[in-house]
Amino acid sequence: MPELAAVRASLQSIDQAHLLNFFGQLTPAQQESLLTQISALDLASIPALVKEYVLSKPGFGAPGEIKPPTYYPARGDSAVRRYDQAKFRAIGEELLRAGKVACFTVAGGQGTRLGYDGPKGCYPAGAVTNKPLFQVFAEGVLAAGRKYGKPVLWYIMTSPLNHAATVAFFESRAYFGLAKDQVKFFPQGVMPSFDLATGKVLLAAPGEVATNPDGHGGAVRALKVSGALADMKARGIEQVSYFQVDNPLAKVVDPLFLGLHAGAEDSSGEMSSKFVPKAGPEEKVGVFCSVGGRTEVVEYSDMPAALTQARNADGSLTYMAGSIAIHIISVEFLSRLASDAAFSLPYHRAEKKVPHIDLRTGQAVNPEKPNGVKLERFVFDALAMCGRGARKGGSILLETDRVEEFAPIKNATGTDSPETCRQIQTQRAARWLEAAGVKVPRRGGDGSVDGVLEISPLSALEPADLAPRVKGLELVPGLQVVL
Ligand code: UD2
Repeated sequence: MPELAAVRASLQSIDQAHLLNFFGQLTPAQQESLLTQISALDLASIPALVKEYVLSKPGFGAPGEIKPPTYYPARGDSAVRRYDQAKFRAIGEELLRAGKVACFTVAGGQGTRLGYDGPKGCYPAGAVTNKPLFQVFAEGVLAAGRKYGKPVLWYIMTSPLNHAATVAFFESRAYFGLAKDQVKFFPQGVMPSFDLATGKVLLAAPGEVATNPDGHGGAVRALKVSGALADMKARGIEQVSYFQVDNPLAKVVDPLFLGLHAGAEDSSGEMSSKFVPKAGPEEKVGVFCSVGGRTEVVEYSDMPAALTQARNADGSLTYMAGSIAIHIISVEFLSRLASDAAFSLPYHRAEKKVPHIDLRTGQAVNPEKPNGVKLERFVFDALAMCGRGARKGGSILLETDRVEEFAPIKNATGTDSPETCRQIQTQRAARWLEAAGVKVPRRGGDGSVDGVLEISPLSALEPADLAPRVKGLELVPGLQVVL
């Protein structure tokens, strides 16, 4: 057990001694727990964080000229840029056949906007089946292993708040048919939550420090300290296919994207990204920009309004490349990010309502307006570090189609909700079926699909997989169809 006197002295030296205000009233077990929680924090870093991010607001300071980035268009024969998709696809397929690619899902978020208590990956997502998000991805991982002849490993980052529940969920569903040693879970770290006005670390209870998950950028450190990075190296993984738990349309692996990342001349092979053209200026996604010659994401909340609204002569958005948080990241690059302080990711500040206890009375406080600051790291800040290694080139961007790859579930209703996700899944399935020669019933007028359609990744990872399975299929209007 950490020594009370030593902990108290450390806290006093950083002006956070109030964390022990209720120590005398705690049971011995609670006392031990509190001292352990405090010792787990990086206390030495707190004063600088409070000064830089809590008591002041870092402004948007892009180091260098901002321009729209160059990118690989969704089609290889686009006038924007021509490239040989078959060649790069073959490079990606080779990596998959060699078993050098693992999947990586960030699933540590709190899902507060959705108003769902459990791990978000347990949330129902299948348009017809309501199968949970984790199952959709598990089926993709299983199917990719079958298709390329090597089981695909799947790393899942949880948070201390949902780790046990996530593992229990997989156990209860027999890992959705995956081998147990194919899936590795590890929790991300936490940051203390701060009082907005004073910079004091908040207490969630007399014996509990208020903390929040440290952002998906916390993945870098968590991969290292959990041993997941070492595990990847030991198992011959070279590239990681990264996606968020909230988007059931994410392709768990994409040979074209992998091949471009690993083989394109202008790619450093460190970290590449996919984007969709933004639905409109206000869409809440980070935007890819070229900043001082490097491709980076500027988060929507940091983007100056003049840039968000800027339009080209033809009326299209100048900064249109919306991040869908899908990346390929090399294991080598992750190792460098995790071990070299010069590559450490910055923090971002968010003002939030943080329930806590009053430091004098110990009474619970449920604030009605933001009272706290949460600090998080964002994984896409690593893009700015690309191109400093041995290989020429930098971070590259691949355009993709929203209906093919982006239908996140973030809100209970409205945009990015279960309902919009169901609609987009149906639209995608209809496209794939039509490409395979099946007639899909559509309504007169808006031409929308008359019915609800869901295709399991086990039936098709991409349109071409579907044709042999749906010969002679006839769809009746108004039905719910699962393939
Ligand atoms: C994220 C991106 C946004 C856009 C959008 C696409 C950020 C800051 N913004 O917006 O630019 O690409 O996604 O859907 O990423 N997560 C963790 N640990 C954490 C926090 C989040 O694992 O501490 C995971 C979370 O489980 C989810 C993902 O990261 O899978 C995104 O988190 P979010 O919902 O907070 O991000 P959002 O929707 O604001």
